[in-house]
Amino acid sequence: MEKDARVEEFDKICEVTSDKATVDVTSRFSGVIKKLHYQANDTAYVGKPLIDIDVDEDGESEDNVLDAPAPIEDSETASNAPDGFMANPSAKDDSPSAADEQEKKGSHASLATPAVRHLSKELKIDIKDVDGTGRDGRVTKEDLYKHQDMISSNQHTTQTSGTSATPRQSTGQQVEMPVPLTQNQAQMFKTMTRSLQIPHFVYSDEFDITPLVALRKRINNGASKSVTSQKLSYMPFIIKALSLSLQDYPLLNSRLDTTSSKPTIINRSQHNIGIAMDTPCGLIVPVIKDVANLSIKEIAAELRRLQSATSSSSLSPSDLTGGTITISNIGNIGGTYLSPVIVDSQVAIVGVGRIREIPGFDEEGKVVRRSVVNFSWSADHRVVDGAVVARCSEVLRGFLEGVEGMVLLMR
Ligand code: CAO
Repeated sequence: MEKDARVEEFDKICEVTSDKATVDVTSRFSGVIKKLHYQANDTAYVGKPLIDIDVDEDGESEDNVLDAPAPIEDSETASNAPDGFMANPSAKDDSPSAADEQEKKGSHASLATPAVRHLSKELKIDIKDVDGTGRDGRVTKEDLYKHQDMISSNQHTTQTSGTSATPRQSTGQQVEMPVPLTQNQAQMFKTMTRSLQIPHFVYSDEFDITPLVALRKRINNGASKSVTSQKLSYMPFIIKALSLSLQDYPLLNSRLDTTSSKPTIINRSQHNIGIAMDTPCGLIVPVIKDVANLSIKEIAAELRRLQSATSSSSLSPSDLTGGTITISNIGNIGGTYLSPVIVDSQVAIVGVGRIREIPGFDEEGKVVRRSVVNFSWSADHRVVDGAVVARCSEVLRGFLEGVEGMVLLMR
């Protein structure tokens, strides 16, 4: 190193040789060397200046002095090796030094090792702002990381609490208004409260109804106009398919009589399928009676009648009673999965989610458009095994994924 040479932080300044080892001394400042206190091979004295550096930091010029390190042979006992020097770690001395004592009076910045100072620059932290927890209050890397965490959490708090330091003032008092239940809600309250007694087994599966979507499209485009001129929704197919599935699983069409001390399952001959309807008055569940003896066209006509009677409030008591199982199709509104609630005169309910278009594979492995829909079952687990639900759901899948199977079973 020569006078007026530029030196950067961490640059090697000189080598210090002792009987035991040789260590590199690096600069802890960037700047211009103003004075060399020793020439090569001179003996340097511990705690005495090595060089003066004119530090050009933040536009301000300031002289800094690098002191000589403690002699390496004395490293175990040396009391005056300043930490401002980078030395061979194996020979570095951590014990307090005279220079330390002197620097203790200064800022934490001057107490930090070059590595810590370097890190503080990387983290853009002014080391003078950091409380040092190291020896003699010196700032350690951990102190920097903690300080950084503190800054981030303060920023987060400021962001989440908004720009205003004062809490948002309430504009007035909370006002609670009692509103009596509508007739419909009062009925729902009673029915659903009774439903709480029923342990629900919930089961859901996805069906690929691409062929049914295509069939319905053909029918609605006039392919069967000699049979029907009415537009069909998916519901008549779903209602019929459920009825066909119940023929194999009559338990799901039964009810559980708990009025006597011995609970009894009551099997029922007719499939009276309740259809959950969303109406301006709320949920109403009219019933399509004896579905097993109705064609899809007849089911569609009955569904239309019930929908129209619901709109004109002309449903008869008989339209609203006698259901043996319920379908709740929420898909015309949205949703994929349901967890439908059983009423106490039934042991099962089927929920239908929204039909979705997804990519699938054909038999040759090519990507094709598929229409899928989720069916979600709830069954009374006191009397219905999950396996029964799963098997019945598989039969239902067969009818809806291969609609021709339904045709074969039509009477
Ligand atoms: N996925 C995608 N589209 C569906 C669908 C589904 N699962 N179900 C019906 N749709 C479509 C119909 O195909 C029809 O579209 P197009 O005119 O293009 O054919 C449109 O939605 C409207 O159908 P719709 O409601 O007139 O007739 P629907 O026979 O399909 O459904 C009913 C009848 C009563 C089930 C339905 O109107 C309804 O009220 N659903 C809500 C039920 C409900 O609230 N369940 C929750 C009960 S628990 O609180």
